[in-house]
Amino acid sequence: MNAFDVFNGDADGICALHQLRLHEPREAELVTGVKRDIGLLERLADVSDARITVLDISIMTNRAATQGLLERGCELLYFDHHFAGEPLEHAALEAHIDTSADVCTSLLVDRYLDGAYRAWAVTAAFGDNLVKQARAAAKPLDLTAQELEALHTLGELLNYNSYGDSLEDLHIPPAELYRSLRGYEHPLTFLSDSLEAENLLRGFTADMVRANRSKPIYDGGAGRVFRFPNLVWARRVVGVYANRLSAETPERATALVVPNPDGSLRISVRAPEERPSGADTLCMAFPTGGGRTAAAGINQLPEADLPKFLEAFQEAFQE
Ligand SMILES: [Mn+2]
Repeated sequence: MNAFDVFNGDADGICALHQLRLHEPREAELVTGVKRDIGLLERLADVSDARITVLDISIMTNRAATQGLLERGCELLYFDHHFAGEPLEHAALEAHIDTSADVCTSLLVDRYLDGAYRAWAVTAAFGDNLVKQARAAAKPLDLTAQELEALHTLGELLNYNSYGDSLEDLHIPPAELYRSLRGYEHPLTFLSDSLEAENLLRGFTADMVRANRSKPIYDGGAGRVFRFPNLVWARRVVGVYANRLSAETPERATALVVPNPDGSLRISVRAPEERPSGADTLCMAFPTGGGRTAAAGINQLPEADLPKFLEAFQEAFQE
């Protein structure tokens, strides 16, 4: 039977797959992309009778493709924490879907594997900005404060690498990044020994220096909204920077606006960390929006709709 490993190209998707394959090695065709590339199952329109593992992409977004694969005799193992819509039932679909704000896909896989590769789940939780949950999950590992901080750094770096308009914007294509960490049982070794981690750290540091020069276009009771220029570094650093901004003002929401190469706007939204909900509802009110309750985004907002977004942002998060 052919096998496909389908995963979001961010820290969570990569670490979820790494845990599963450390547990059960399997040669599979890798299907992934930039973080925003979430309709990954559409690429398997010609596939039948295959074993398919799907990680960290919404089953709602991929609903029709999932149904098609099931009808064509495929077996699916599906883990995800994004908005899921109506549950999908099929004898050949094993779905572990939990959309609570305090889990990520790698934590769901960790649960499934009884914590066997916990350090990778911790790394992913940091990458998905679930800092509290990452620290809680790390408890039994007895890491030093410095080691825990290193996992935080690595999670952020893996997540950082997934942001961009296309693979050309990224330092390392996610499939290649995943392959590069396959040889490492522990994330701390990957961070200290791999060339990939070194390259990501260098790129990240340079991008953050540029990002730190930006000022908010809205700063009020609901939160802060920043706008980046139409440049590659901005598209790469946007997600991690939104998390950093959000951590600075946990009582308020955060949004970061970055132009796409086609002139439309991509927006990342973070609900207030102290009340982590409402981000998905706000974003889904716009045609290309989606995400999780705590962190969501809009892929292509027409520039002319920015005032409408700012209004909706204030309405959503004004206390
Ligand atoms: Mn995730």
